[in-house]
Amino acid sequence: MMNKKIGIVCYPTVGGSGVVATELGMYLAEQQYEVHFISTTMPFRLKRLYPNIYFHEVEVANYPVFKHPPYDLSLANKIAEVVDREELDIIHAHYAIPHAICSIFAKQMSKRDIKIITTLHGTDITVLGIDDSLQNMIRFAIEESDAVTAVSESLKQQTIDVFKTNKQIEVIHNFIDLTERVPENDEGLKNMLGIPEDEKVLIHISNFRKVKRVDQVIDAFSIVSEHVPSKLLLVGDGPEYGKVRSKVDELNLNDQVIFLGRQDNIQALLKISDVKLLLSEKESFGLVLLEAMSQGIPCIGTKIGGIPEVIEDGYNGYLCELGDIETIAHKTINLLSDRSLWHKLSTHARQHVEQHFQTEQVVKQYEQLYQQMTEPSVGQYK
Ligand code: GMT
Repeated sequence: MMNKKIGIVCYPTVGGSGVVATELGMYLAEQQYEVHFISTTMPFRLKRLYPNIYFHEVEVANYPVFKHPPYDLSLANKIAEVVDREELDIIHAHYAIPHAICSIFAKQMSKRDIKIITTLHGTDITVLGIDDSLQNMIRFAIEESDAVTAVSESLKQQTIDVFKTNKQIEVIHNFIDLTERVPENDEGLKNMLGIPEDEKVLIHISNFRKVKRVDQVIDAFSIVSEHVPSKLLLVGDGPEYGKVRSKVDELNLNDQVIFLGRQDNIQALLKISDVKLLLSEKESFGLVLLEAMSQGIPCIGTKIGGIPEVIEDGYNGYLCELGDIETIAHKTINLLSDRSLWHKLSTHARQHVEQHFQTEQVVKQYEQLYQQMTEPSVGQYK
């Protein structure tokens, strides 16, 4: 029998929230939910064909009178249309702005009494939330949602602090599918990238926004490379890309830093890596940490946001203060120079993901929430 009908509103582009929303939709479809993605383009990780997953494209009206075509209005209109036509039970909005706001608007337009669950991913709170002009709107999105979740305890606390809201917020961590087939260790790839077999590989993956502090990844690597023969793989693209390239030039690291741009197959790149660096100044969770740890790659991250909810210092990686480049470099050198230490952390990294962040165990929490929202007798959401 088909389960509930869920509409998922998300950014489909490369980014953790899009990955989480897409993986959630695929898993729900496997549990016999009917899943309707409402977005501008097909979610990028939706690679398989599911008979109970539908995609509804938001087309943005582009009339000459609009200097800025109103994407948000088109989205709200599309959500309302899909809710009524497909008889949805729930809209799961990823991001308060604009997705929760548009869902609330759509609920008012639609004929059905749908429930709205909003998942906060970080940028909506830690970046947009501190902008006075958006604060009221984000607070409204949070308070008018039927249920709100945050991807870490840290993000939940920040949301309460910034918005002074009494809204109940449930923490549901991000997750990863460990059943996905992972490529065998591709020795040829190291060779193809010009990395000698005996050299260590550091990796950083992000959207190169300022908050990711890729500059500090370069600073740390510049020290590491003086002590350990190594290369740094930089995966991703974004606003800071040009500055990062110039910095690599200035430090004469061109032969050791490999810019790969956006890549689909990051698992293969992780497989040839020895350590992952995530030195962000804002990070509500850090989904890339799970991707690395699932491959047994120890991670070194900053003691920021939700990162300490994923990395346990000294157990499956290391936590360092933001900007403490010396310590970051020192810990990395230590880890790369001590084989048995590396093996211990690598094993713990994989085990940690298996124990706490597998799709099945985490998505159950979303399913419970859906049930509580639509069947008030089951839980507290009325
Ligand atoms: O990190 C980004 O810039 C992208 C952003 C997104 O929309 O995917 O990431 C946020 O959501 C991810 C999924 O929940 C989290 O893993 C990231 O930590 C979070 N980014 C920030 O908080 C900066």
